[in-house]
Amino acid sequence: MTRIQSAGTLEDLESVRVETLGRKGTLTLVGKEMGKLAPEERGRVGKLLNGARQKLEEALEAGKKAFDETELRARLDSEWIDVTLPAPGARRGHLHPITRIQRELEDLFASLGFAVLDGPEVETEYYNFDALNIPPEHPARDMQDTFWLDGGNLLRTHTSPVQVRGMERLGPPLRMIAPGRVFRNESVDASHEHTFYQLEGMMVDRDVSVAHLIYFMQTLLGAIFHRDVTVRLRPGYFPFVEPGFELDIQCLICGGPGCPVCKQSGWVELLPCGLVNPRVLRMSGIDPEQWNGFAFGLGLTRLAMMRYGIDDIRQLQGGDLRFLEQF
Ligand code: FA5
Repeated sequence: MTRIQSAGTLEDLESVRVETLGRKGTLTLVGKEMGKLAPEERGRVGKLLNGARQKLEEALEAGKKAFDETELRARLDSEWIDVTLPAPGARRGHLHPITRIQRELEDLFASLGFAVLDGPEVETEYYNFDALNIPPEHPARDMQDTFWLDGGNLLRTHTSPVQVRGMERLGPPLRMIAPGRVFRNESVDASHEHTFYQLEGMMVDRDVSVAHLIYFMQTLLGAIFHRDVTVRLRPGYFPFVEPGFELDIQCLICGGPGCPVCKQSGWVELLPCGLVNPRVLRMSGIDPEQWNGFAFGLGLTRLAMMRYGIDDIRQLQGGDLRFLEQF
């Protein structure tokens, strides 16, 4: 009994049980000797033996229970959970910088009465080229190296086919923008990707002029940069506009002296634009005698580079979270 009371571990208890009640335990062995006793002694000794066995079993059981309770208490102390504590919380994501700028521009143009249109990334030759006054064999087709698909379709090289779809669907007068992903089979460098984003804009109405075009482009740049940025407008050639312009922004990566993003020129091509060529209006069923318009094709990915000071376009779609988490 003393050994049971002073047992320090469950193993100590178990050895007391084996030594007394086990197959070769003292009480078991005494029990086996019972046959040697005189018959009148057997009853008395048997009773004593059973009493001792019962007491031992009860003491061992009580000892085991005490150990179980101590162990349970220790576990409750070490493993408790405070359900009132705030949860660690899931890691929050955020919008990609290009998506953020795209949404800001969608809100801006929607507030100016422009519809936001979507178009297919797999386009027909007609919408990507012919309907924009770029017939087969026209040298302008080489301006945009094209991923051709089996069956004659292609991955759109610009968002301008959505202009044509917009004119067909909405008819004049119309104001629309079309943000989206475009693809070009060209070599990649600090400012050129094979897959990038543009945002097309178009307005067709009566007496639309270059002044309207410049107003909307200034509004667009003001909304993105919230400060004056230096731009230059120069003549540019696109078969679907006449006259056509290139709007360049002074490189915000180097501030002007030249770097790999602006190809050491100090300027980044950002926003080609012009007045819609009457042939394009006519092909989409709009009478150019009555209506005219402007169109622009903003380089959305390059705009994101300028706004956030990103000096290599490849980082934007590289999928590296350490880079994206900075925005
Ligand atoms: C066009 O794609 C014309 N559709 C734009 C247009 C629309 C002109 C309406 C007139 C009227 P361009 O090929 O220059 O034009 O591309 C437009 C803009 O997309 C460029 O100014 C540039 O900012 C961006 N861009 C062009 N190529 C790449 C490229 N490989 N990687 C990233 N951005 C590019």
